[in-house]
Amino acid sequence: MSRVKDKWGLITGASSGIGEASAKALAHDGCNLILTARRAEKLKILAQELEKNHNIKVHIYPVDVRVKKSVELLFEDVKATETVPDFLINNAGLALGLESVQEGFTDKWDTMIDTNLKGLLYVTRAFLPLMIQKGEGHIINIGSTAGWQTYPGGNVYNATKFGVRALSDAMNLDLVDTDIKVSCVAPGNCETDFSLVRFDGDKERADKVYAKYKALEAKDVADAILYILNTLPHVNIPYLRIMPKAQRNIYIFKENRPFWL
Ligand code: NDP
Ligand code: 8X3
Repeated sequence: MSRVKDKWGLITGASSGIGEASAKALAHDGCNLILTARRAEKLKILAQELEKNHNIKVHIYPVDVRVKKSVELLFEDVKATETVPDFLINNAGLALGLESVQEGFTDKWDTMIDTNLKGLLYVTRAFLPLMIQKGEGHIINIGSTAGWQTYPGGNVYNATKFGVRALSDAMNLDLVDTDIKVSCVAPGNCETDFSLVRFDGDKERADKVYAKYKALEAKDVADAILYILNTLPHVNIPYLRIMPKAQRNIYIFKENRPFWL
């Protein structure tokens, strides 16, 4: 039997991509869900589908993780239902643009830092004490291969994902005397709305990112998350890197070598 059955999982950024696929994977295995994102209508449709197809409870909350007040309200609302998450999947995140630092837009930098780092911290700070009180739990932070290697124009996005990796390490240290596990799941290129958002809705440019090879699907990452959540109580997986077979690091793709190789 899956270890997530009858537990509660809180997922940020559940309206699309990896967050949505994770919600589906957890629901399939009988996990109740607290789903958050800014697009309430998408969450509503997803919640209805999951409650209809699986015998689980799904609570949805429109939340902008950049806004401390919005996260505080989420915490108060969840607490009022007397549910404490067993799993927290810090997934909400984005990249904006590919400009060099010297030509970058500070508003985009603010949005990436506020979402990928500060949002993750706000949500974690709000829920972690209750999870510790509950006695057992698991935090999964969605990092990236961009948190292992930089690339031209990746700058601030890279910095946020290196930061997610560092925070995951730090959380593991801070939580050593508890039964809370922390894992950083770091995917390579995964075909979601990520590039569409990065390139401000330019679908042609976004599609090119995934055109010449088979990228990961969101479900592949969700499967990895489910694997981690299913490990025995004494097992912790600090990092899990998952890549498309055709992508061996951030630059090296099958049949698409950089010019110097
Ligand atoms: P998507 O664009 O499909 O999903 C991003 C999710 O984040 C959406 O549900 C979005 O919801 C949510 N989100 C963005 N900003 C906020 C915010 N301020 N408050 C709350 N929710 C927010 O992309 P992915 O599924 O690919 O991205 C998920 C995570 O995976 C991100 O952290 C990304 O960095 C990471 N990642 C992605 C990779 C890829 O190649 N796709 C590879 C490695 C890591 P809404 O807009 O409704 O608020
Ligand atoms: C997303 C992967 O390489 O576009 O984190 O930064 S990449």
